[in-house]
Amino acid sequence: MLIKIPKGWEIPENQVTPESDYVSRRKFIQNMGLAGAGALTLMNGCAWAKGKGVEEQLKDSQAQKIDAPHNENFVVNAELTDEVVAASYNNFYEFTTTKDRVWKLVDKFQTRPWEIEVGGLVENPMTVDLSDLVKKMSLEERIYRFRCVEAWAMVVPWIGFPMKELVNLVQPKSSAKYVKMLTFLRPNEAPQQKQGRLPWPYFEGLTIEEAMNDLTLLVTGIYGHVLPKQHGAPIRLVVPWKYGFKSIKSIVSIEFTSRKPRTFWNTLAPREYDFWANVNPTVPHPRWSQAMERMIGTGERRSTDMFNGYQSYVTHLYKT
Ligand SMILES: Nc1nc2c(c(=O)[nH]1)N[C@H]1C(S)=C(S)[C@@H](COP(=O)(O)O)O[C@H]1N2
Ligand SMILES: [Mo]
Repeated sequence: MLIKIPKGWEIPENQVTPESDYVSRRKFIQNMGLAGAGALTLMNGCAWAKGKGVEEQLKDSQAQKIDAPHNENFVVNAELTDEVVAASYNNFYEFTTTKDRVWKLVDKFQTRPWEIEVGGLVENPMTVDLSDLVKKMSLEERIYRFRCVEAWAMVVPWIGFPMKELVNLVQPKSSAKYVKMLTFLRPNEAPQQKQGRLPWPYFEGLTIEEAMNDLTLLVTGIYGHVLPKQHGAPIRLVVPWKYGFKSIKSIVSIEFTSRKPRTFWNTLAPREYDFWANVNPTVPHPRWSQAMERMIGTGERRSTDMFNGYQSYVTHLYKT
């Protein structure tokens, strides 16, 4: 009989939490022992060390309003998730695997200036600062459902521009079939990137048809203002018909390719996280059902919708 010993990354996202929390807590205590007073002084620079809550941490991004028209074509028949709840329950493994601590660890992360490279199989490759790129795009606000593979969900107002606009700007060659996206790599700003266990930087991919779908947004804001760092500032993807891990945060590069790109979670656990990752209540994750979801904040349980409710926009993409 074969006995399978799971590797660290085969632990589901939601069960990773206590283990990694334990590891980081132990390291923290060791550091305190070594560095003592020095560590305490450093900590005093952080908002949370002074006992400030996420409301306080959010003030900086809330002050940077974005004036973008609301697009009424995307109606969600549900309550908006509370902004503070959404900003204090995040998956951003570059910082920590503990969802309610991400906002406490993003202080050092520098999101400005932010260069983004768009290249590969395109006629007009470019490397631009995000502030210049955004001037060329038309920002709008859209309320979308968002569904994590771990079965929690939220409804939030994103601000961004259709990825289609960017694709048209760079003009893919006919050989381009996919887009591959990368997150930043800065171990000095993102503590988990110092750990060799995961294949940083985070990487994701879409087909060109998916990238050009009406729903696909490159997002720079939420709740009327710039993205707080914990949501993937200064620019992230949002593909609302797919599980949350496809919506890659803090993007530095978008490359057009002829071959299907590998993806972060698919590389780690191919039988659990596939390239497509389309929300589907009838296909359980190998270790849990996807039939239901839990709304963060209210705890309301509801049934999962096929393609997260976006069937009319995307079903045609997957007809064989
Ligand atoms: N770079 C990067 N992008 C990422 C992740 C991550 O760990 N790193 N987590 C993904 C997962 S699993 C989810 S559910 C969403 C969470 O987005 P939110 O924190 O804004 O709700 O971000 C996705 N994008
Ligand atoms: Mo997720």
